[in-house]
Amino acid sequence: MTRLILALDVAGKEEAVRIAGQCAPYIDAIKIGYPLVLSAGLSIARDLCSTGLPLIADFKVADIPNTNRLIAEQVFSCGFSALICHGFTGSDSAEACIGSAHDHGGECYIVAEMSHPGAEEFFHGGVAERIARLAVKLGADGIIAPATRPDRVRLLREIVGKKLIYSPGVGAQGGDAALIAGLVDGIIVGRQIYHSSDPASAAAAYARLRL
Ligand code: OMP
Repeated sequence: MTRLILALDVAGKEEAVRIAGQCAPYIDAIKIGYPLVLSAGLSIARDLCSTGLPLIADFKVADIPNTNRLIAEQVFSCGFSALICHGFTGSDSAEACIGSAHDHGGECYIVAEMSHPGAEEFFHGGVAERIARLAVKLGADGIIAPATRPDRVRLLREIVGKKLIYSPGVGAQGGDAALIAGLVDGIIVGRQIYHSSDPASAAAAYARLRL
């Protein structure tokens, strides 16, 4: 089943808790990144634990191994179950995140290729493929690949095999949710849900793609 992951990029605890509560019956996980953590603090993870849903920390961690490990420790001690990190920093840095995630019984996803137009400037030309191979070699739980480029997702799928692919970029960024849901293990949706006047109904509509 393709999972539905809510990218909760709102600013402020109250709004985040309200939208998460409304959408909880229709989603499989909540992804939290800088916009929410910088406005509400890392403790927002504890506030959202009441939804009972897995929480994914999207900090796209991209530092030296020691700093990556320190960041990962904070993330997993706060109740997150997964971390997203970059792979272009190299094996040692990515390994620090993957190792820390697994030490805590959590998961780590490596960004293979980003979804926005500018991503083509650096992720194309073989880089995304190399990062995907690295993710497999290091035992990452999966990769992040762009819903905006289904052909690239198909190609990256050939590299990662059964490893999970989570895919952002549907809706607001132009990706076709139904098409991409057939190719990946999870679609990541933000604005189309949290900017909706009725987030629960918007989430329910995407949830139908999980079948
Ligand atoms: P919407 O465009 O509002 O649906 O949000 C997409 C979410 O996925 C945001 O939280 C982005 O930061 C995130 N994202 C991308 O959009 N593109 C990527 O290449 C990678 C991510 C991510 O790692 O989640």
